[in-house]
Amino acid sequence: MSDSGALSRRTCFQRIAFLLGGLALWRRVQPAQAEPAGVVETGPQTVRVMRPYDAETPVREFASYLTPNHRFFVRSHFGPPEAALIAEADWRLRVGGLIEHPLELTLKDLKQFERITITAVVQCSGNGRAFHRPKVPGVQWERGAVGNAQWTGVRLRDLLAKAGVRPAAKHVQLQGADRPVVASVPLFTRSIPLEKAVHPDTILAYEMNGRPLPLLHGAPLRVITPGWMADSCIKWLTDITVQADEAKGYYMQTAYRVPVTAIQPNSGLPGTSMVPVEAMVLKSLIASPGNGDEVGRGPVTVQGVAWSGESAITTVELSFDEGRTWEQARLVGEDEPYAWRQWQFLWKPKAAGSASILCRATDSAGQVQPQTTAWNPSGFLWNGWDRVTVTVQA
Ligand SMILES: Nc1nc2c(c(=O)[nH]1)N[C@H]1C(S)=C(S)[C@@H](COP(=O)(O)O)O[C@H]1N2
Ligand SMILES: [Mo]
Repeated sequence: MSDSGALSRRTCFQRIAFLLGGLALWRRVQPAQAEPAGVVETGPQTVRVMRPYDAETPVREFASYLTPNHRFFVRSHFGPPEAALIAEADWRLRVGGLIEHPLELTLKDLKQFERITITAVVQCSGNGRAFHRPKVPGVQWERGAVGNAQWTGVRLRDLLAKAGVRPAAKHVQLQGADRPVVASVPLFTRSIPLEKAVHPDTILAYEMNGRPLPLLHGAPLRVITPGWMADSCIKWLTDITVQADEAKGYYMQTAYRVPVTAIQPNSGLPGTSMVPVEAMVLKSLIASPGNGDEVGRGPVTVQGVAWSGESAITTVELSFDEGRTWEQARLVGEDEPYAWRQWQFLWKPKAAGSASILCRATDSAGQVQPQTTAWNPSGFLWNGWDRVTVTVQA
């Protein structure tokens, strides 16, 4: 064997070693729960908790109408289920309880029902928790635990009609395949009132923005309750139980509740006057410019989004003087019932230096977005005016 052959063989080994090292490094930088092969879309997110993976979307993403799947905020209590529990060959959706005909459906069976696409905002009840004063424990979400996506699937109502709901039914319990690491921790078992379950816009989604539902967002099937907070949007769905009562257990009877009337911070739980979080509240966000950006003196395009659970956005206003006066932004783009509405404003800064932009929305129910949100023990439903502080160049 010639020297050159030995050399090239060594080079070859070095190359293989280099590639293996690269592969090891690549695997290390993947998020804890990467997407299944074929739909790998990892991208920068603001990670709040690593295990289970909780991350929010950088607010500049909200300059676009639809939030891309790989940037869409991620939240779950225990992380995705073991792969075997949701592998397409074995996964089944069971419908039981107060019904005439129990169902057990494969994904293929499910896709026989009418295909529906709805654009809807999905938002964590804790979005904005970090802004409540006094501070509230829990994931310190700021502005990005929300997104707007196109969800495709079937109506929950169509499945329930096939199963035949009995008269005593009042609630629909929803259970995913995800399990706590420690068996003593309760399952994430939730229920929604029958009325919401049979609403024609409540769907079981298997696609998100035209792609198969990503693992982190609930593959193969999740609930979408348009207009309602995301704690009803059960991911990795496997069991639907029609019943007379609300779901039992921690995540329905204790967590995800807010006081009916305002309470004093840290005054203890008012007990009976806590109700489940359901509809989203009126809210708006400034997507651009971003906090800390430098902007020129020429007209600056200020843009963002606004949404309100079950009402339409009628006005978005901006203030450049700490809320003394307000100027109206222009509503632009798509206008769909449960989606957010985009808005724009052409701003001509009057002076160089630091400037704050405030934003608030009004909806068709006549509500105006408040300056701050009433304190509540879990820090839910934050919808105070949004604020961005920029530096105007001289
Ligand atoms: N099975 C299951 N579904 C779940 C959860 C969970 O822990 N388990 N978390 C809920 C909460 S609190 C939120 S905010 C949304 C987040 O959805 P996303 O990760 O697709 O943004 O999923 C909801 N659905
Ligand atoms: Mo959430």
